Amino acid sequence: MISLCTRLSFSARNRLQTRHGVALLVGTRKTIISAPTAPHTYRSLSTLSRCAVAPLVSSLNPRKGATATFSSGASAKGDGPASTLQADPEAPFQLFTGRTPNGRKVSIFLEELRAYYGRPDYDVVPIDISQNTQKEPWFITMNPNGRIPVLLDRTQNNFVVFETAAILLYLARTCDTENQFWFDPNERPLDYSVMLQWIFWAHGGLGPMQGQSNHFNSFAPVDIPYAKKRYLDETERLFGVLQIRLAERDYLAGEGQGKYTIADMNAFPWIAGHKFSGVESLDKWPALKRWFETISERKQVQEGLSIPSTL
Ligand SMILES: N[C@@H](CCC(=O)N[C@@H](CS)C(=O)NCC(=O)O)C(=O)O
Repeated sequence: MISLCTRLSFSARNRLQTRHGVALLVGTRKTIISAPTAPHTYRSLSTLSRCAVAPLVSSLNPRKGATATFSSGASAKGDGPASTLQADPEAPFQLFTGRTPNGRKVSIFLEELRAYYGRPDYDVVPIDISQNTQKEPWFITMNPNGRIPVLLDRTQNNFVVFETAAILLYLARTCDTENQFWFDPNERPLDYSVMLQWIFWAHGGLGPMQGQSNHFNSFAPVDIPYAKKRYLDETERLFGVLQIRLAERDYLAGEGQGKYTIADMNAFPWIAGHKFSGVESLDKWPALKRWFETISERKQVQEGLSIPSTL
């Protein structure tokens, strides 16, 4: 795998300007690609995902204050220069995400993996869900559910993974080869089961309920006090479940005090958004608060929370 510096110079060498080009911001370790804006782009991306070619980008080092451009490149028939225009065809993953709890689960795990293993490299394509970009045809081609995040694995012929729990498990199996952040089902089947139980619990309960609380308290076009109270109460009840689990241990899964795993990363971004959901403080749940503060201090978590930086 090539280093970041190599990646940036590779990108710069392949800089392109087309009539569909738009400004691009580039992170210091990851290439940030502007979301597609033109119908031409959507068609092309849709074609690209079928043809196992990723969106196209070129970049310059932002520390030099430069901006760069990207192009949809290929034609709708897929006969364009797509495969030659990718900024970083060697980055194994491409993450389509926004700054939301579900998106952040994946960027946190990717940052944890990078900090421990020095890999994987990945590109970020910011998706502005307020503009319904995730409902555009090119996105639906990847994820019929029209929601972020989506992970593209270039090493597997652009294999698409959607649903955060599935993405975390996919990354664990493919990248966490020393089992630092998960339990291997063959080696530790019971720990693996406990880890899955907490992932499924958050995936089916915490996320959806807190998401509804967010909706009715911040976004609903009409004020529905019953719905606001119902989902806020349920969010607080679920915080209470975490309090029970964490009262005698540090992390959700694993023997003894537990081990920091993708079960924690899966729940953490929701807890990080507690104020937005109408929960003013975590004081009522001291063990949950301790867990939250411990994980918040991790540099990789802070990095993951700030991705994508351009929305
Ligand atoms: N169950 C899905 C939920 C994904 C989800 O709801 N994503 C939100 C952002 S946190 C989204 O894309 N919202 C935009 C929409 O609903 O159109 C997962 O875990 O990936």
